[in-house]
Amino acid sequence: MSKLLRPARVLLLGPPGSGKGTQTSRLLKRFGIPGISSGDLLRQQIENKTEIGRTASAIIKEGKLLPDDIMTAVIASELSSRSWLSPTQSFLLDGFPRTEAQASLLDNSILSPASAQLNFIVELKVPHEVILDRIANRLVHVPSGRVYNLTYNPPKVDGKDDVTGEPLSRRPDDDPEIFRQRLDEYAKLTEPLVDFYKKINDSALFSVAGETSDIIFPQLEKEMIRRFGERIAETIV
Ligand code: G5P
Ligand code: MG
Repeated sequence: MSKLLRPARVLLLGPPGSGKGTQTSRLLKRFGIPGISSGDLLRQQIENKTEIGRTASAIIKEGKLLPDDIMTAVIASELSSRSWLSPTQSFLLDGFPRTEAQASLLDNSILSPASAQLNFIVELKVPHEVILDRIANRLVHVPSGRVYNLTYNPPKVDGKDDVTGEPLSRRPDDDPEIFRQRLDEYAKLTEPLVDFYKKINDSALFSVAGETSDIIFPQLEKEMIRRFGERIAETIV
């Protein structure tokens, strides 16, 4: 693993199933950039039976988005509990912000001063028919957010997480009907964020297309290095 020379504050935008979680774990492995997934945080709240978890469970099952104020509070508390609000910290956001209101709240009430704003906004573009095929085969490990696919990256042992050996589960919102609703929500509420960022910070935007995460990752990796530089870890001989 090598390190970036300058802090990268990355947002991954992309429809459900486009591989945001997959690219997040690859970027962590490659550059050591830690990430927060809004969906993983909500699934952990559901598992822990918290009040937010109860609200989230009902809304997620319908394939709708949670209210902006609840979601922003969840992310703000996570960022501050991890001490990631310092301008020198690199981090990656998967799944938040995903409405213009969330993006404004993030910029104006969480990430000030200006030096800590998001500086790399990645739009993943994957054809819908490819995505629909992936979702039928997805399994997740809720406590860690690790994600598997029965054909693309199956667990080493059937139905068990590779690291902890704990059971994997299917996401209730991966049902085909609900999934279609999630795709609609993305088109209606989240895709307009690309234009939003184009207006406020065009140079931070990067769109990358591909039918597989293996095609997308090398392009993302190259762009990260171009923008943020790279310090190759010293090898000990
Ligand atoms: P989430 O959890 O943020 P989505 O809908 O944005 O959910 P999702 O479904 O988690 O996104 P992803 O992370 O983009 O998809 O994709 P992934 O999990 O990495 O990959 C999908 C599958 O494909 C996996 O099985 C993976 O192994 C496989 N795969 C990856 N690459 C390839 C490949 O190249 N080939 C093949 N064959 N397979 C591959 O949000 C869930 C809900 O939480 C609420 C909403 O209700 C939302 O619907 N929520 C929010 N509400 C309001 N505001 C927010 N900011 C919210 N954030 C979450
Ligand atoms: Mg995900």
